[in-house]
Amino acid sequence: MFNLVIFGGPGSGKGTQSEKLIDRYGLTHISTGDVLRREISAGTELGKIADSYISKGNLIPDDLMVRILASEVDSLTPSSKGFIFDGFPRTIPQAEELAKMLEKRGEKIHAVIGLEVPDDVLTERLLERGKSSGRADDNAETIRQRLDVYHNTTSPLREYYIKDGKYKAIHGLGSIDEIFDRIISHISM
Ligand code: B4P
Repeated sequence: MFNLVIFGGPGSGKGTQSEKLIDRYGLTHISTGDVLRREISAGTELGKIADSYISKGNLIPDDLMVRILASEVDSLTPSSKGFIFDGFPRTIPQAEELAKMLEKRGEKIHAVIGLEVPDDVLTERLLERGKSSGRADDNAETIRQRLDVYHNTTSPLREYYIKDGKYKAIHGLGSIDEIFDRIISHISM
């Protein structure tokens, strides 16, 4: 299997670039944001819990998020050539659990694609998406909180994966295709 993490601030293009990577490499996409939004739309108990965090711009607690991820990996592994983990991990404990989870299955992360985009551009993109997305977290106040959470809790993962030798820094400004070309220049599979 070939396993990638796609990493970056809110609105950095993780979901957008994941779609193109799936088309190119046939990998299986696991977007924790999408999984949570599906639960919210279906009105499940998990969805109600997820909504109470997402609508305020906060992260879902690690233990819950790790259980959700493990169940996605288990259900998708038999048919998969490899995974794109989009939006997971978002904390150091999540990264440690992901490494353990993959190791148990004889697998590992091959590369972490870090989409590097300044906060003002992230804010613009999310406000623009908010005009049509209907997402409870694409408004100015929640975006500010998401950026704070990103800088305080998620961005230390950059150093974590640099030390691990897996981090590939990608300049995240430009057209979607230009950014995709930068990403694939780092992938050999
Ligand atoms: P996510 O769903 O992961 O969403 P995201 O950070 O908003 O977006 P992404 O980077 O995928 O942006 P996109 O490509 O859509 O998370 C949502 C919430 O779920 C989190 O805040 C958290 O509460 C919760 N959650 C998820 N995972 C969790 C975890 N592991 N632990 C705890 N909580 C978790 O791009 C954004 C916009 O920019 C789009 O409109 C796109 O068209 C545009 N865009 C993209 N690339 C562009 C480019 N090059 N130029 C111009 N526009 C571009």
